[in-house]
Amino acid sequence: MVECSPQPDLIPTRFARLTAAGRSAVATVAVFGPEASDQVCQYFRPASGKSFGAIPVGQVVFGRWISTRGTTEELVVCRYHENRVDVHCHGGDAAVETIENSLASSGCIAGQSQELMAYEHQDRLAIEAWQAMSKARTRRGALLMLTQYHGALRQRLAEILAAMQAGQLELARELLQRMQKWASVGLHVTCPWEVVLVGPPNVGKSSLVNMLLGFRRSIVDDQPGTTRDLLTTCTAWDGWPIELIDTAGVREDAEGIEQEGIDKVWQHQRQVDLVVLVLDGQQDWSPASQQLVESFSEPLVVYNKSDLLESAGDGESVVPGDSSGRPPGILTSAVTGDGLSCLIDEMLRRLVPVAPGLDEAVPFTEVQSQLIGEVLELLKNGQVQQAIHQLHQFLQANDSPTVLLQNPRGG
Ligand SMILES: Nc1nc2c(ncn2[C@@H]2O[C@H](COP(=O)(O)OP(=O)(O)O)[C@@H](O)[C@H]2O)c(=O)[nH]1
Ligand SMILES: [Mg+2]
Repeated sequence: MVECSPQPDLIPTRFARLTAAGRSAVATVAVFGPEASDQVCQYFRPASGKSFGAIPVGQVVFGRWISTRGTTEELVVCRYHENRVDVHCHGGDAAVETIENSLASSGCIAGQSQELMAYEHQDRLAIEAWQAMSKARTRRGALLMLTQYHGALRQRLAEILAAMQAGQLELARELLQRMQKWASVGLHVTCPWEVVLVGPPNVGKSSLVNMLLGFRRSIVDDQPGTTRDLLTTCTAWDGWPIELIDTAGVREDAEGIEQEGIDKVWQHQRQVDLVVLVLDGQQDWSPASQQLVESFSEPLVVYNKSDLLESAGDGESVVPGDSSGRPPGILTSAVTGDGLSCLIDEMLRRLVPVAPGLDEAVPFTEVQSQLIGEVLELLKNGQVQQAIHQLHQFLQANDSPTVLLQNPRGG
């Protein structure tokens, strides 16, 4: 990463909201550019009575923001360096807008947080990690992105480049394969894994979804076919974001809206990460069940309503397959909750077979993941020079910020 020395000639000065809208108790607005201090000085009155300009860099100052309309907000301000001041205010939209409107009225330009990072010469991988971090769905995902923001991915790629240049191809391959393994996890930090529950009507799909989520969300009914469409709800297990999709029952004589719901299941199953096929544990194995299992690729089979079985095994939730052709599956009850934790474990085992540690170099965009695949392929084909070239180009292209700071007033 290039050392932080802000571009001195950013005129006019800008401001950017660093915190995600509506998510935090405290919001931060960064003001950056040559007039950052002067701009803040116009509105901010330190509680100590001192002038803001006289307060040294790095000191956190409590005071009031007096807006152009005369309203006041209590907040905290810190001059980060000569050309950057961060304003930390109440996280609600109204408070943030007051700050932003004041700054805009004195000629500051509304910008994006990535412009601030570009201004401070952060490299492109850091900027992308920052963006992914702000969109992460879980704390675990955000921490993983923080590691990439601090340079884990860049450093690892640089190590791989050095290894290839030194002829240590086995080491390079090992490191690349290790990273490739984490790509799926990295890509799901901002976009949950999709798990769809399918199966005949009335087997308990909606009840299972509700039980898994811990609250009622889907319509549960004794009449077959009440889940008319796809109902999606997001949850997180072990810090991984997961979207559960409840579907209409797969029924041959379905019509109208219900059929539309079923059609969507078939269209959808090609894109989802995992299909959970729910069956009624009380029912005998039939050619229809066999056909259902075969119509999905590697479904996770669940035998529900275990509470109604006379012999629910010996308390084991994982049931083996049998000679009738019945595949192994997980025995659950959406009424008692039996087997649900085993079901969650199995879903996670399939989605995230091995989880990266929080200090791992993890690719988190399609472009990064593709690059790793391509470099590995080149190495496999013995095209070492091309592999070196490819990785070198990538690192070079990502060394500088992509966002160009243009002066909207020209010059
Ligand atoms: N005894 C028992 N009843 C269940 C279980 N799961 C669901 N049910 C009942 O089965 C009926 C259908 O459930 P529902 O979730 O709507 O099934 P879906 O059509 O597959 O979504 C409802 O009356 C549920 O209360 C279970 O594990 N045990
Ligand atoms: Mg249902």
